[in-house]
Amino acid sequence: MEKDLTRKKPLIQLSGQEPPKLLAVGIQTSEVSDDQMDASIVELAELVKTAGGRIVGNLVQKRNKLERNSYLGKGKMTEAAEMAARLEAVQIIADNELSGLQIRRMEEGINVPVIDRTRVILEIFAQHATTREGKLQVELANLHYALVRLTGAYEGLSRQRGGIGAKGPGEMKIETDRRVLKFRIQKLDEELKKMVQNREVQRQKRSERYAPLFSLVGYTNAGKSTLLNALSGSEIATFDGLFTTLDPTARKVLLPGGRSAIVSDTVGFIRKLPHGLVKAFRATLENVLQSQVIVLVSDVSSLDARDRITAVEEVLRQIGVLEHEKVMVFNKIDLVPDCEFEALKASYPDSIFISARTGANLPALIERMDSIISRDFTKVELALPVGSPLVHEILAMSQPSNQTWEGDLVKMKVELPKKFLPQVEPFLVSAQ
Ligand SMILES: Nc1nc2c(ncn2[C@@H]2O[C@H](COP(=O)(O)OP(=O)(O)OP(=O)(O)O)[C@@H](O)[C@H]2O)c(=O)[nH]1
Ligand SMILES: [Mg+2]
Repeated sequence: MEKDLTRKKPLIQLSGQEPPKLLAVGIQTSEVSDDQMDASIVELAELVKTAGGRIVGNLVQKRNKLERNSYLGKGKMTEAAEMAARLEAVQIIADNELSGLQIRRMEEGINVPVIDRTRVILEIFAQHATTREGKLQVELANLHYALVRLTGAYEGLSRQRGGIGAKGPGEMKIETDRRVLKFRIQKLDEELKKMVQNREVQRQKRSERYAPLFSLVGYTNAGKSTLLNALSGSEIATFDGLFTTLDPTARKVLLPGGRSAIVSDTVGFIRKLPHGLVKAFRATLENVLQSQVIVLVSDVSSLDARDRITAVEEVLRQIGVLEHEKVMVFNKIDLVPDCEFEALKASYPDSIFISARTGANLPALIERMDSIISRDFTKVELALPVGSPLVHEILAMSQPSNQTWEGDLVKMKVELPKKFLPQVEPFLVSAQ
């Protein structure tokens, strides 16, 4: 039977009715402010809650930098052990991604199972993945995570070297496991690539190929799915928790001038987003790569909105779209009084403040989207044969301002994407 190399450590253990108790530990390095540290720990508690556990206490150590060998210093380790015992914590969770060695050292020092931030994020993704593509991506992310932790996990073994120049049993074991993991990663990569290509082909109904594409991106829980629902009248699942949406969903949105656009929802981002996860979700983020405009959605009621924007921009940079045209949207204005977001308005002068839930100021966003895409459209007058498949395609992209039937011809005045013009060239009566 194939061994599952990605499941070595227990995750948050769900047992009985009560959520399991966890003790959070974190390192505050010199460049992290107290507020930023607090925000990170509060977020870690949210992550744990979403995954089904409960943080019962936290312990933060100030250090100049993250130490490679031992996450917590000796003194803090003792303190953590006492605290865990007192609070009856069954697991320790670290606020950073840990190496195999760091986890092992901490488990030896505290005698309580240790997991890290990345592991919980991966667990939530695993719980929320519904489609085959989503599940494969989560598996891929888990494999990346396991791959870099092989060394630490077998460190004890690798010290028992064989004869001079011979490989010890640990090293051989690591090599075999590494090969197995790499092989599986390659297989999954290929399978995911094929899925994206298939999706492309399916998406290639022409109206979708020519329609302008907007991508909603932003921090998890910012309200991206709620916004897409409000714009398109659809019913994508939304939830007050982290990483509700994993699969890309695209919807057509009709804009007031008769033009339409495709708007896609994406997986939410978070600070310290594991690199392996970004890599694994590259396929899903393809939509973002292809979109003309990125709508960066932020939660105006979050206390650290700016830091969150920075975290989102970091991911956008990693996938190479930071320079794409952007619309900054601050959502949830129904939750805070106007005076509280004056400063954000000043820092992000072209931003739009809305409430996806109440619909407040949504017209301003729609207008902005419409004005952006108006550049790519042009007014034409067409005379098409009745029953031509082109008529259907055109109507899927734009509402004609005028449409008449003369004999076996449909005459219409309509705004079409400029890219689509070659398709209707033979039927053009006039163009602007
Ligand atoms: N008060 C208020 N709540 C909102 C608004 N927009 C969204 N929410 C709530 O915020 C929570 C998160 O909304 P989602 O739309 O699921 O957020 P998301 O950005 O898609 O989150 P992920 O898919 O997890 O990344 C839900 O409980 C929504 O009802 C808003 O304008 N005002
Ligand atoms: Mg969502």
